[in-house]
Amino acid sequence: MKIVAEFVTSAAAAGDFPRDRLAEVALVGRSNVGKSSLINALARRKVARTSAAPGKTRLANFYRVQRGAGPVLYLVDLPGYGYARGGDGSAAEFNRLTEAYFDRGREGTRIGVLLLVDARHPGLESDVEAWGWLRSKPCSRGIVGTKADKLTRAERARHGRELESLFDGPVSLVSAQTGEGLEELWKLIATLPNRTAP
Ligand SMILES: Nc1nc2c(ncn2[C@@H]2O[C@H](COP(=O)(O)OP(=O)(O)OP(=O)(O)O)[C@@H](O)[C@H]2O)c(=O)[nH]1
Ligand SMILES: [Mg+2]
Repeated sequence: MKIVAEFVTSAAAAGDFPRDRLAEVALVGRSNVGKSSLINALARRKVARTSAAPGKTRLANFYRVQRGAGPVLYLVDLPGYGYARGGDGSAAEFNRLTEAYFDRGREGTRIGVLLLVDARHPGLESDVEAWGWLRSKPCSRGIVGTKADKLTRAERARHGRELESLFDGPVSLVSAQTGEGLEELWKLIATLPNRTAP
């Protein structure tokens, strides 16, 4: 299936967000969880900058994407949380820009959010806090477990179950490295902004 993906803009403040009311799917998660890598894997080319050093993405980066005859939408790469002085961090450290993104209440813009969690480490406090915070926002939500290529088959089953129980719903396990789970994730992305917030 043909995939079109292009970088549109980097936003440093709410005033920089696009105003064309395309549906959006935002990627939220700890620094280094693999947000930018996942965008590149979905796009099948390097549109987003990635790094082994956490804290790479400090702006909200908007990418316009379309898969096959699916909807045109923005994937939004938001700054990671939990990078202050090492440690597990806390959702209280949510970047101000991320807060502005979800609070901006741009009328008529449909937003879905994917919380990315490292599939190797289910139940990190900062992820659970982030989920609690996101649940108070008026958008539809999904959970993605990243770096699935690093799991053994047994861990895959066990961590998958743990994640689904922690976040009380289905979890998509994906790997930006092997491409595992990306077809299913594209399907979720195409429908997420149209769902009513649960
Ligand atoms: N094995 C494996 N490594 C991955 C995967 N996805 C990302 N990584 C690695 O994880 C590191 C961080 O990836 P990024 O995509 O830059 O993470 P990020 O969430 O955008 O990080 P920030 O921009 O700092 O918030 C890089 O070294 C990636 O190569 C994956 O699916 N499998
Ligand atoms: Mg990044």
